[in-house]
Amino acid sequence: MSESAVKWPSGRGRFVTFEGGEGTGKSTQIKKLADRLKAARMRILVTREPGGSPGAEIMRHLVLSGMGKLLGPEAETLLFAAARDDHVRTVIQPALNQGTWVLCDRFADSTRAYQGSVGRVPAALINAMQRVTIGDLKPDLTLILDLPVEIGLQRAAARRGSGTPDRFEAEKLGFHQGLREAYRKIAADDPARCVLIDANSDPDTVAGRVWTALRDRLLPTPASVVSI
Ligand code: Z5A
Repeated sequence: MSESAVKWPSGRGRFVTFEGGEGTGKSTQIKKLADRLKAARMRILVTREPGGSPGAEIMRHLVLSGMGKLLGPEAETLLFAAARDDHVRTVIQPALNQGTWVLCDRFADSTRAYQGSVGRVPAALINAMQRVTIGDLKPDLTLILDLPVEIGLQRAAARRGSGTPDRFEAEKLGFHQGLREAYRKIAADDPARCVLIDANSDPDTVAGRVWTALRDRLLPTPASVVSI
């Protein structure tokens, strides 16, 4: 089915999040999907976490510099929550209300995986912060890019070149293996929202898998598709 054959849903925009460990290709795939949707004349907003709004970008600088780690896992989690609160209120929710589709590079599952499963911040604290920051906003679709950890870290290192690894890239292999498991569990626990994407192929092949998942989950049933 080509994009031009699709009768795009109207009304509120759809909220699509990309998740996964280091170097799994989230940014690459978001760009490819956004280009494809824009070519089909969809209104698309690409954004990211932490960050995506002026206030949240300040928090991004704090956490990726390693400053948040000095404060301890709970306080670092609060920094991510503060960033998300600003991002949701000032960017994501207004865009969805206007009918724009929002593609977000990481969202609340990153907090569950990084701070919750691997960082051992209690689920009760994460749940409480989530109630405050995102309320009942839930992604319509979450694409979790899955890749052997060694390959993801190699890709991230190749992209970085001689630059210094950031606060999370610098963690040990066990940390990243734990993350992969955490994401696989998130996908298994919420199959109505999440699709696990095999990211261990060339970018265009992975993009094909992403497109299939989006088409199957978010585009109208064949009966409502206009044929060309
Ligand atoms: N974090 C958190 O702890 N809690 C939270 O609540 C939130 C975030 C929201 C943000 O980092 C950090 O914050 C993140 C988690 C934490 N940890 N770290 N680091 P970031 O935004 O700076 O980076 P990232 O989100 O982790 O992105 P990434 O993993 O570094 O990259 P990616 O977006 O997944 O991959 P990419 O940039 O698209 O590709 C990486 C390289 O691989 C690049 O050179 C590509 O050209 C190449 N690539 C991509 N796809 C392929 C394929 N298919 N084959 C070969 N090569 C490829």
